[in-house]
Amino acid sequence: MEMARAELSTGLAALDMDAPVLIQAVPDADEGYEILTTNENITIRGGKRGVLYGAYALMMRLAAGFSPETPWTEPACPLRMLNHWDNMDGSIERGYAGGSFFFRDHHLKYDEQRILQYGRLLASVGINVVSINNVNVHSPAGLLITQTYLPELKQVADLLRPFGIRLLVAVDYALPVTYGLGTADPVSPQVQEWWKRQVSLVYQYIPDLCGFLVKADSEFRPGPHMYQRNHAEGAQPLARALKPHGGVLLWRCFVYNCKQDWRDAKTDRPMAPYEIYTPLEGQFDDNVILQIKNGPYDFQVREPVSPLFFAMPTTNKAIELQLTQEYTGQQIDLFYMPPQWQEIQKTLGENMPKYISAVSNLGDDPNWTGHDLAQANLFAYGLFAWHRNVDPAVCAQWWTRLTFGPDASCNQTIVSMLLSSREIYESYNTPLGLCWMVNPNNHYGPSPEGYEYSGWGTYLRANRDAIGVDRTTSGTGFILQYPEKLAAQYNRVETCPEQLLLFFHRLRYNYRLPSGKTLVQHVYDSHFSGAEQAKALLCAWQMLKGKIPQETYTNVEERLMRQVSNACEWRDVINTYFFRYSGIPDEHGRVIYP
Ligand code: GCV
Repeated sequence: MEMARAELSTGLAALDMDAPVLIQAVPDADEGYEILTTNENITIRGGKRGVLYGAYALMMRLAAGFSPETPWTEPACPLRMLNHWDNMDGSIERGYAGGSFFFRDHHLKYDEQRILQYGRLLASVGINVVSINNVNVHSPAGLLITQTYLPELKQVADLLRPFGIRLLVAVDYALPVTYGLGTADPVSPQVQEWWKRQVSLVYQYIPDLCGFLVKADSEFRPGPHMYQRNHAEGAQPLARALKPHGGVLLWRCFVYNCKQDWRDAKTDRPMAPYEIYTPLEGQFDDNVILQIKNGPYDFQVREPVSPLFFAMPTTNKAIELQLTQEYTGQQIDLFYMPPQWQEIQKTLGENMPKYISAVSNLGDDPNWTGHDLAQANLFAYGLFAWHRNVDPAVCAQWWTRLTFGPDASCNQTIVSMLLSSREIYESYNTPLGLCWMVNPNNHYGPSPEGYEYSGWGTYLRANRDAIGVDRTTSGTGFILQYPEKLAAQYNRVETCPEQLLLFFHRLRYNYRLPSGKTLVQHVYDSHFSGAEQAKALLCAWQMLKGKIPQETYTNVEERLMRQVSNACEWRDVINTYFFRYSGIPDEHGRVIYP
């Protein structure tokens, strides 16, 4: 209550507003709130944390010029998380907005004001849990849950607590080995005892810790498979150590063979999580939450939803989204994500998990996200996690108005840039859900066969006639992991959504799409048009010169210029690649490099 009052009074003063606001506690409520108005005053009624959310909502509504009146609202997801991939040396894995604002020189070293601003930033959009260290727990981050770093970690937890934000820590599965036990085997009584002791110590420092996050047996990280144990067995000692303290265990399902032989055409990487986890249905403790990436591969520009969301009905699940734009333009190219989330929500329907998590796009750049317009993704994520069914256009309008003020024509331009950005990016990037045509390692820019002969399980298998992996019932059978209706739709090339055609099917270059175009012609057209549309984004922005703050203008213009050259590079490389394999020229005679 005090926090809500304090935030309101500083916030309203900063907005130069003087509204008579009453705050009323609603007993037994927690995060829910409502805003009521009379001629005399405005009342925020809410639960323990709800009044704070109500205070931010009120300020946003007033700032955007909307009526404050808000019917009772409660979050759709009780855990609305942000996962940072920050390393303790100050770098960020897949970070595109500078370095970490938590860590430096292998310590928690930060500007306290920035952490407070961060708390406000997150709470204002309803995020209530953060994990601040990388899931790849590089040394010495494993020690964050030990005496060495707990005093430092506690201070961050204390700073964020008033904002209703709880910490989660990414832990190293092999930590008992580092501690001299010689093993991390989950069935070892010494290992189980060790986790119990360690977790008790953590809760002495941070009594409201949300829990642990684990990346196990994934991309060279240690895990239970090292001891021939399955993941339910593997999660047990940590989950049971956390349970008495009310802690949860977020267990990531990003598990696959990253040392596949490219000659092996039977193993199909997207099938791995389903194959590994579904036999374990009913075996996970009730405080374990399986954290599943939205798609079965890895945050590609276009993927179907992971089939694991439809399976394991009695197991807790969280969906993991990626705000940091690893494959979606690295905060250089514009990519507004809510249309993607809306599609995921529509496809999953009631199978949408009740927990949600997203990889952070924040860093220590002064504007937090590198690209100024990428802030819209964090804002929209908060709204999506709270309401689930938010309209991407409404989020974009809200954010634009709050950020740039009331100028209608300026807002219209920015909203339409945001709303078209995903389609534009996709049209000059990898075609038709094919995935993985990026430069290896840094994942920016085109390299159609950059991963073709590697161990990562990400193959296109192009030859002179056709391209793509056949994942239908007569191919790898991946499609069978989906519920019957969806499987049937994906299985037939005629009914498969066009954007996913090459995710599920292997097709000849001269295959005719419903549009009447051949596959290869579609690729050419889409890439020529995508590069043109990227130029149009830049032109649209340039029309706003003088209407928005110079610093923001320059920040975005510089990035849009880089986006244009990136789009041209993608266009030329992908078109050339398809032309060289297929030998089919562009019907319109445009330039393709032979
Ligand atoms: C944190 C992809 C990324 C990795 C990331 C991994 C994961 O492979 O390229 O940087 O590691 O996903 O989500 O664990």
